[in-house]
Amino acid sequence: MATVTSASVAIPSFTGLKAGATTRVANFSKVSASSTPMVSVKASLKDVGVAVAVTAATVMFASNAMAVEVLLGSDDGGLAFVPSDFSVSAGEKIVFKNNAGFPHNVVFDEDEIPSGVEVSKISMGEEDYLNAPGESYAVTLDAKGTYKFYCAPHQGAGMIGKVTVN
Ligand SMILES: [Cu+2]
Repeated sequence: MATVTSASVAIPSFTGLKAGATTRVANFSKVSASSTPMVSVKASLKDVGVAVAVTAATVMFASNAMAVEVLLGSDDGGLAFVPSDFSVSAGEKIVFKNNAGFPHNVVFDEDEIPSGVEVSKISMGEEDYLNAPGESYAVTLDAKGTYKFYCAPHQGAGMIGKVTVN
């Protein structure tokens, strides 16, 4: 009797964990649609299951620690990037995260980025929006220099920003 009980408990918790991990990966792939490493994480998840799911969560936590976070919308509802002028190291991840006043997006100005950088590889589309609370867009800039960006819906309201890559 005891064995049957513990087995029936184990199955739902396994399913729950797996579902949670799958959701996380789905969210993350939305963050950077062009990121090839994510494809391999997804494939591994299917093959190995929960053990890999836990590893993936750990890796995400570690990479978040090295990321610069920029809030989309200030806490008092202002239409702004917070911070709006900042510096990162080349290759450092920048995570733009919905905070208030969304929808927002992050569009790099093709005339205000270092020459040789292809704007389509770093920018969201003018019509792509982050709609939900906490939804985010991550980008990594490798070329040193100054980049200017804006939020398409709120550019007129002054939602513009600048990042310097050192
Ligand atoms: Cu905005």
